[in-house]
Amino acid sequence: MILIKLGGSIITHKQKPLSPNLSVINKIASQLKKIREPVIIVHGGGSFGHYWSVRYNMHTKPAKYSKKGIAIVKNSMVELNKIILSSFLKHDLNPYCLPPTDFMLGGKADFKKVKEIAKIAKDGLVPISYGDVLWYGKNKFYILSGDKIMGILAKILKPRLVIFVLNVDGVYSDMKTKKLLREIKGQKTAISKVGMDVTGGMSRKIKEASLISKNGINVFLVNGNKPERIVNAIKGKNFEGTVFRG
Ligand code: IP8
Repeated sequence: MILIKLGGSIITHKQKPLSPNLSVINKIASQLKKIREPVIIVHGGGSFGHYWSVRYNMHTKPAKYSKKGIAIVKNSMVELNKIILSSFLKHDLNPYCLPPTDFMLGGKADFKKVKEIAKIAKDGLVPISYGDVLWYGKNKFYILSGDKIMGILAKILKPRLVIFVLNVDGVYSDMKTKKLLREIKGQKTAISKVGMDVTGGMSRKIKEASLISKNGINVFLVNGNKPERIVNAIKGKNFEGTVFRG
């Protein structure tokens, strides 16, 4: 089984509020059709969820956020999810909509529900979850990032490999020369080596990728503008991107 995160920066135009990158979404979907293994998808918020979370000052920390903000963020993620679902359906991928409320309970994953996701994928559907705003308890809510969901699913389901689809080629050792780090082994070296040059979003991904690879799973970071690289990573062909060796 393969676990894939479609980053918000690749499925939306991040600088333009509420604007999906339809051509990339469709291209990725048509490549995913070539995969002959069960697949689980998680997608990010991009210029949908993040746009509204910033406007309503909402964060990953559980707190009493604006009720209107919560409703708007949630609604925007359903809208983005619907766009992904429609594209997958059009490409004959049999998507199975899976909001994180289906398997998260008060800030923690429900083990049995997560296990069910793998069974759905093995039965031939493509579960699609996404980063969202969730109820925490006691009138508090929090933003659950899709990267966090990746960590949760990887730990419980132990997929054969994990892929983060980005809008860059992978992790650069040097932002000026755009020198790509092809392979990263061991969490500590990786983060200290690249930590100075990455954006907040990228450093979170690096952290999550390192943690997942510590469970013995190979984690690939690939550019979604060249979606054939996703299939190459899965098929073990000459892969272009960064791999965190598990
Ligand atoms: O883009 C965040 O998910 P991410 C989702 O995976 C929201 O961090 C609601 C901002």
